[in-house]
Amino acid sequence: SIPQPLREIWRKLSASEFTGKEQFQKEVVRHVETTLARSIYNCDDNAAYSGTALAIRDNLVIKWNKTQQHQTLQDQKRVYYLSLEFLMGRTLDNAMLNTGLKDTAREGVSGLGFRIEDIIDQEHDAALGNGGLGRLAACFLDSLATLNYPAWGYGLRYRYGIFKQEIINGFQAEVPDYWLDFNPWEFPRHDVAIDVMFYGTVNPGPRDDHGNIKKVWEGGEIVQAIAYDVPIPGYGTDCTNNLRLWSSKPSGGEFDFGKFNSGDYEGSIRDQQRAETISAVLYPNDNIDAGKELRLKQQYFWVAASLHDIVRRFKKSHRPWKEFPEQVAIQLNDTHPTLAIVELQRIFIDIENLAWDEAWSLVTRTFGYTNHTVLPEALEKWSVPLVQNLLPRHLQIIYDINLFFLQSVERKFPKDRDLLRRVSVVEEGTPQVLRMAYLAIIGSHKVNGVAELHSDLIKATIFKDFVDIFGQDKFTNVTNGITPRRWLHQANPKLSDLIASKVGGYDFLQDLTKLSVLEKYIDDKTFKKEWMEIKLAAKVKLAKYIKDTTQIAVNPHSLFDIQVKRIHEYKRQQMNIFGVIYRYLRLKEMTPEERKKQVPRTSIFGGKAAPGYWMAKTIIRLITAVGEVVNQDEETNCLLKVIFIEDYNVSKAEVIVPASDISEHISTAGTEASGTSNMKFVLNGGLIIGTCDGANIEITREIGEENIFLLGNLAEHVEDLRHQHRFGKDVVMDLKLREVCDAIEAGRFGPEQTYSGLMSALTTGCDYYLVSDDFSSYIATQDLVDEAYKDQDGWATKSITSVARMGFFSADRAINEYADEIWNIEPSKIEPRS
Ligand code: GPQ
Repeated sequence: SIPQPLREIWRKLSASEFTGKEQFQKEVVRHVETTLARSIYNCDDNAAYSGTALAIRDNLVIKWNKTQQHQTLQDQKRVYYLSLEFLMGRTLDNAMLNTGLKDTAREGVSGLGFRIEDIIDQEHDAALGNGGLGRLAACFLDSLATLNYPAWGYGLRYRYGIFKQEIINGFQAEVPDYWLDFNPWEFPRHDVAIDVMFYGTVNPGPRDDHGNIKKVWEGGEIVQAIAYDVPIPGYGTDCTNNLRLWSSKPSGGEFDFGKFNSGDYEGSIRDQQRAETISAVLYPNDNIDAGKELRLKQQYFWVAASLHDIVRRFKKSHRPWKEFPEQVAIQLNDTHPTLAIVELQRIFIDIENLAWDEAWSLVTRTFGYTNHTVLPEALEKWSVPLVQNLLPRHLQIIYDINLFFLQSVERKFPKDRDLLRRVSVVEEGTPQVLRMAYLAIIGSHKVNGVAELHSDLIKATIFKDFVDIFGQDKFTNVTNGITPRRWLHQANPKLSDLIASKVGGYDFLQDLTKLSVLEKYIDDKTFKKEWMEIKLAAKVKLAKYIKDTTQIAVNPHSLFDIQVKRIHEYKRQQMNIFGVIYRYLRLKEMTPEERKKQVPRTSIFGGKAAPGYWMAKTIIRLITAVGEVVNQDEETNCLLKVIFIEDYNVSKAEVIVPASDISEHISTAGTEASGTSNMKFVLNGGLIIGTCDGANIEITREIGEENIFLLGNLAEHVEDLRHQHRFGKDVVMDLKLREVCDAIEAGRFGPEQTYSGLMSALTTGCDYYLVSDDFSSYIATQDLVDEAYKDQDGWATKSITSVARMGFFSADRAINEYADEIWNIEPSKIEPRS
């Protein structure tokens, strides 16, 4: 509807991307001088970062606009990825690499008197996530754009991301992470403002087209959702997708003028803060359900705004409702967005006047649900009274969904009352609770786990009844993956370059199976030497970081043994540190002659504990306490050092991951759904010590048993072992573990009361995570690691062979599986502008 002449003028004036070093420099200087109002005289690294980010951002935005216009014009099916967490990390380096501007920028800033590394280092991580689940969402966004899929992410714009961890006197302390001081990567869309209602009542209204009395939800409190958009560039493509994050504010302006004018200034500010609280802070829990009302508010706020946005976009195309699932796929990242199912049904029946059955058919064909855990304490359950109060209309709809579902179960399995009780969304008790995973299954057309073992386990255990009811085909597996752009090319550029020189360029970054060519060079002496030199350089870099931050010197020629991930009993950092203590006790007993034969080792830990998770915090304390003793012991400290890296996050992972010789993935079998850092470490030439759990199993299948150090009991034996601990008589503790416990209880690592919780979990607590069952296998396997490390040539062979066989674990492969088997979407290439 815009007149042709006007179009011509706009087309002529339209912004274009800069190319080459000079144009880049001009843009940087222009931004420093005009956007930042600074000059050569006060342009420090931070201002140079800002100028660089703004210049790179300009090119990104041009691609982004083009992509969004293209996708709107094509009007194809899109996928919407709903996740409460997007653990993006830093953006600048990734944006430069994905758009092919890194070399230009490096030369450009160097000409302006800066080093690109220093500039990159200025950026604050976007830490809107806890751990694996949030990072997976970030990797998936990178792959979706790289593969040219029309896709949007929807999440919350937390003012405070995951807390910053400080270690004070050996204990974790939490400090707020206010990260929005300067964030050039987000674009506020004040025109995209959506009202979201809470509380209120449901009243009878007029009759609808079907003759039924309508239910009207009204009189509640209204909060506004404001969209903030973040461009997501693909690698080697113009496709730049959108991540939309919602921020909450009071509806109808900054504060209530009525209250203000009547003298209640403080009250008006309180209301404002109440609204803003919704998107204020990320819940710092990983694999645990805390059941707080504010969290439920976050979930509904985010889901309601996102669904409103999606439905509004669909309506613009003037298609009939029956085409909704042909245009829209929505993926639920765990059960956090399950209310989206209920909200869409509500929009269809209450607002758009569709009949229940037609609406429900559209809803179930739209949603897919990904499960990320079998841990019972992590499965979300919302108290019925809480939902009744906050979302009264939604509770009615949930009851109806549940009733119709149970009626269908009754038809299929008549009179099996226990089955009805087991699969009901409503769990009896005081109070009654809603089982969100069941609601997610009932409202989706596909349910997937995130690694083969995990997907098999959910079918055999927590969702078994649902497999009987819906059939096998509804349940599937999509093994997780990681983006090789960030986790190889960006984190380890030297290794990426070496690989490129052998496999024929950088195409492997878009087709990771091309790594297999590396196997040809397994006997190439110079290649192997270069390979190991790159590993050493990464270790030197990490050693420098450790020295700079902890003042502790570690030997880069020692074996770097790394476990970085959230601290959790099921991940068993306690087993690792017990193993370190055992090693220390052995070293202390040895003669100087014997010690000379030992492989020096540096044990490196990192990870946050949920602030209320006492046991996890005790594990951190034990690690730091062991470090304090071991690192100062002149007799042994050339053979063993223990480091706890404070505030583990994505940008630190980019330094840590390339530097491992061995990394630890030693969860109790059957508890770690997949794990993704296992993939990152192996892709960077590190070997793994791990249990037969999650993706470790598939990694073993791909790289070969000879290239991984497996240990411990199998998932199928876990139940029996737990039974044995609880009811078996005279279970004697493994002798090696006994020795370790004795040392702790003797106070060798500080007051033994500090660790009493940890110790009693092993004994009176029935050792739920089976540390005592796996400990001797763990120690024996660590001995094999030492032996293998003595043969550096053999070690290099394992390292190179493993990397060559890691193609399967690209997030691109995972995304293509989702696209084909769950979303039914097609890629659509954005043509470069003529
Ligand atoms: N995961 Cl339920 C989380 O990071 N947080 C959670 O709350 C839940 C799962 C992880 C899971 O523990 C890992 O095994 C997976 O690799 C990861 O999700 C991504 O699927």
